[in-house]
Amino acid sequence: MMLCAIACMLALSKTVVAASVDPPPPSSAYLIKDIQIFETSVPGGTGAAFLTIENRSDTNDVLTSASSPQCDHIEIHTMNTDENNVMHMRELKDGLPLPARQDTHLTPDSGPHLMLIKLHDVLKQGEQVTLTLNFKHAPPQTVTAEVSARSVKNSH
Ligand SMILES: [Cu+2]
Repeated sequence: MMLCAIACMLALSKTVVAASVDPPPPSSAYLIKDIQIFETSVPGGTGAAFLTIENRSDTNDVLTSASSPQCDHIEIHTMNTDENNVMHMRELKDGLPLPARQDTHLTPDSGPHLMLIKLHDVLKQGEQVTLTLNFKHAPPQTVTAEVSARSVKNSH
């Protein structure tokens, strides 16, 4: 009788734990679009990638990191302008929040962007760049985008 009670409690607690962990949102619930990567001129220098992440899931997710075979590593940056009109970039060590059912924009105007650190070569217009995005909840996604001519707005 006692053994059964313990076994039942164990079984019950397992069920509770399983029920409290939501399944990860599927990759198909995330749309990576409007990718913009601008050409660079210095080998070993930095590049910037801009894109929109449409999170169509019901999960508040986080872009935790990104990588590309074309650079040493990628940092998730945010940018703001101080009272003296000087631009500052800061790494988002905890990642970029991707609220459920929302588009998160990484554009030259909006602040957040991906910084490609130590490019293996210069990025030439028309070249394909591969980016892998890692999320806190959803599986990673790999996208490719074509490098475009330098934008006047891009100060990187
Ligand atoms: Cu940056």
